[in-house]
Amino acid sequence: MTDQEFTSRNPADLDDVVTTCTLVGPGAFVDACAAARLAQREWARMPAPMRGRVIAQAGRLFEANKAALAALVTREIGKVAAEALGEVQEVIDTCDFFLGEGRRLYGQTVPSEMPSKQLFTFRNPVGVVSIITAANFPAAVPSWYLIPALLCGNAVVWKPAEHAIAVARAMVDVLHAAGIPRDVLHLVAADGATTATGLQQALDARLVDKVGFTGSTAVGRQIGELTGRYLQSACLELGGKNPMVVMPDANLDLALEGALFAGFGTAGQRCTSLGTLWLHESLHDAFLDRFAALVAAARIGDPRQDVLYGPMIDEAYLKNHLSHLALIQPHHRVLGSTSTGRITSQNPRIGFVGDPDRGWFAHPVIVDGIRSEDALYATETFGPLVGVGTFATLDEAIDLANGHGYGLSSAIYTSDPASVWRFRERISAGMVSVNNSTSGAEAHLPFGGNGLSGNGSRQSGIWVLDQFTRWQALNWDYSGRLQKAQMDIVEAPHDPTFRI
Ligand code: UN1
Repeated sequence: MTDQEFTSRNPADLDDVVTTCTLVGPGAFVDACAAARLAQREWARMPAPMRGRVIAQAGRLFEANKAALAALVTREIGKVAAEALGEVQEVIDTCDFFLGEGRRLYGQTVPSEMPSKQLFTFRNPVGVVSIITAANFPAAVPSWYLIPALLCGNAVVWKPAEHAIAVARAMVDVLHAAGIPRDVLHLVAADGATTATGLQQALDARLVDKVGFTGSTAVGRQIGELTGRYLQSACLELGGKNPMVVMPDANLDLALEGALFAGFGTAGQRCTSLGTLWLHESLHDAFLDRFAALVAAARIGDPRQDVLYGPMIDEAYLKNHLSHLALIQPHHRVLGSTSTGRITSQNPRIGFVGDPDRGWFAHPVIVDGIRSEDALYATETFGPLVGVGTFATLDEAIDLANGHGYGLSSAIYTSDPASVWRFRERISAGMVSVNNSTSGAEAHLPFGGNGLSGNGSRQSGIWVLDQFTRWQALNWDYSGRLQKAQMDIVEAPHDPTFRI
């Protein structure tokens, strides 16, 4: 396979070339893993608190470069300025959390069943970690893998989305400047098919010990199958069809604000974006009217301006969104904009901020009348499209919220604690918001999903340590004789026939 050139363009201004890169073949991926393998041992020998100091330096550098990195995020993938700053803040938060973990990485001391013997547990790094990430969170989500993996003493080969290659380079430059050795962190630009081949070859050569993947459920399934053949369990963060349930006792102003941000913030291109808004039948009509009016009035356009959302990340994301418009059926009602599809001067949106012909902009779409048998009920749309449906009871809403098999994020708006607890207990999602957006998880809680959204792995906080370390059990017998477990044990004399 020969190398190919890739051009990363500003999706809000297609004349603006952000950078170019060479997409390498599978051999280069394997070579990076081999170099990482050689470098990892030395890195793991550095005491964890000292690796924590490197992460501390990285955090300071990300903080010092926050505005520049956020501007690059906006320029390369079109995320609005405020969200781009938030995204870089999430990287800083992740560094802040893990710099201290270098001084913990706790193991346990455990009593033995025999005298003069002690038991211990240790966390060992897994080795070489291969990370494959999506374009929609080009800094924050990679940092959830990179920072803890490096802190735990692993070497990393990172394959970012091509559309976010400039941001990826900046991330790696910061981490190298902070003191991560060059061969401990590799960046590989490659397309999906090449990555699959390279990964298989690297797994075959026993050069990769763990894979972390954020992206579609379809590709996650392939990675799960591939790594399973090598007796590995990948860390998979996949799609979502995230429900938001609005109960009759909800604060409706709050729910409206939450639905607008969850559904259309980031142009719906978050794995945590709102999929279907489930409205109690008593409030459906009034709520939908207000929601449609808010969406129709929302400012959309140039992501450097004060807008709700900017462009789609790339043409492929726009095309994917357009393909979902074909799933709208006659029993649905479409609301939210002056038109649907791509926003252009020929297909305008009233109040658009900037020149729509310069980029990949899409009209927001509300599709009312979603039923469980609709394709839109069960399809992750990853764009500015929000479904709306109704329910009569909380149990019915929860069944609808779970029924498609995704289980990433979820939200309920209510003022009744009993509804909150019932929802929390029965919802299949890994993340639950109460009176809050489905998106916007904080960087130190477990992040991940169930069912079609992932294989149960969790990122962030202390929970991700189980992805990037393996437990080692140590027993140390200092009795000076062979004490056989389960056999050479001393039990206290007792009387089993005793009764009061
Ligand atoms: C993603 O879309 O892959 O919870 C991650 C959120 C963000 C992360 C989203 N903190 O919306």
